[in-house]
Amino acid sequence: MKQKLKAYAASLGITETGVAAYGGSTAFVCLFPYFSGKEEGNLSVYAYSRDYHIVVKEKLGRICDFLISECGAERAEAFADIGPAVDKNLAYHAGLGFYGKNTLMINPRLGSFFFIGYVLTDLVMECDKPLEGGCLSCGRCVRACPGGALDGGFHEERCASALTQKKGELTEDERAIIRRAGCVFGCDVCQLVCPHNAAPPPPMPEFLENRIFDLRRDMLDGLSNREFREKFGDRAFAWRGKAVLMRNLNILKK
Ligand code: B12
Ligand code: SF4
Ligand code: SF4
Repeated sequence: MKQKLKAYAASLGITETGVAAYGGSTAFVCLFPYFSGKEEGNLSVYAYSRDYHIVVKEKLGRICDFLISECGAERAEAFADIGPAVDKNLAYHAGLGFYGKNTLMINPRLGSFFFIGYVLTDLVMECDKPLEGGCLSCGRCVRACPGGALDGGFHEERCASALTQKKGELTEDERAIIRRAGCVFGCDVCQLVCPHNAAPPPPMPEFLENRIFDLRRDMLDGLSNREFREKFGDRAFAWRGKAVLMRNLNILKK
């Protein structure tokens, strides 16, 4: 049954899949590569295309249907980012990668530019085993991080990705970290420098569609919150709202 499910996922373009146990259920874990090239602009690569939560959920929805109609499962529920499990931990246990010093999950074939999604089901399948080994430990991510966030563990309060999503006033130190990272939403630095990402595979085709690389003030100016939601509601960068993006644009301008 596991091979049948993996073959179906592969037919949807999802080649990296694995199985782990999760809280009395079986987790079918899938990786979704998204690297479509680093372009000029102030958005990080994971925010270029339509919100990955939507794309991943659509694909996993088809796996849920297949589990129920073709595999005899009674229950199948899809999760992308927002779910009961710690995604990286689940992917690790499903044999899909190892932890990098940049804290991200690295897959031997995909590198780290992928999203993790999973389906929880009652269908019992043999679990995969965690991969042996780890990242190359070259330390490039630690040295390149614009906030020093990877020095001796992970310090979220110094991570530009976290700061671009933090609401309210930021300190001058926090603003300087965002300026060094150069993005109004997210940060790519610790992945771009990583040798495991030297030759990322093509992304899922959905991540090549309708991309925005650069968010400009004139794209947001004058929009009510409702208009902002209508225009950008299907974008990952929109989830913290317009005010946070405007603040970040101001920070990068200085
Ligand atoms: C909160 C969060 C953030 C926060 C904090 C990130 C962090 N490093 O802790 C912020 C906003 C900073 C962030 C940023 C980013 N994020 Co984020 N984030 C999450 C989220 C929603 C929860 C993670 C979390 O805090 N879990 C709770 C803690 C306790 O778990 P944890 O950090 O994974 O550690 C646990 C285990 O993994 C395990 N563990 C940790 N290390 C090791 C090592 C070994 C050897 C072992 C055995 C176990 C182990 O033990 C820990 C305790 O249980 C997940 C999605 C999810 N629901 O899981 C995405 C997620 C981790 N993010 C993701 C992405 C893409 C990013 C960004 C790249 C986006 C961007 N371009 O800006 C950056 C990368 C920053 C970075 N260097 O980590 C992806 C990562 C994909 C991947 N390849 O790993 C995820 C999985 C979302 C998804 N579903 O695809 N993120
Ligand atoms: S996402 Fe950017 S700021 Fe955060 S740890 Fe990686 S390099 Fe550092
Ligand atoms: S840059 Fe080097 S140390 Fe950092 S995650 Fe990649 S291989 Fe590991």
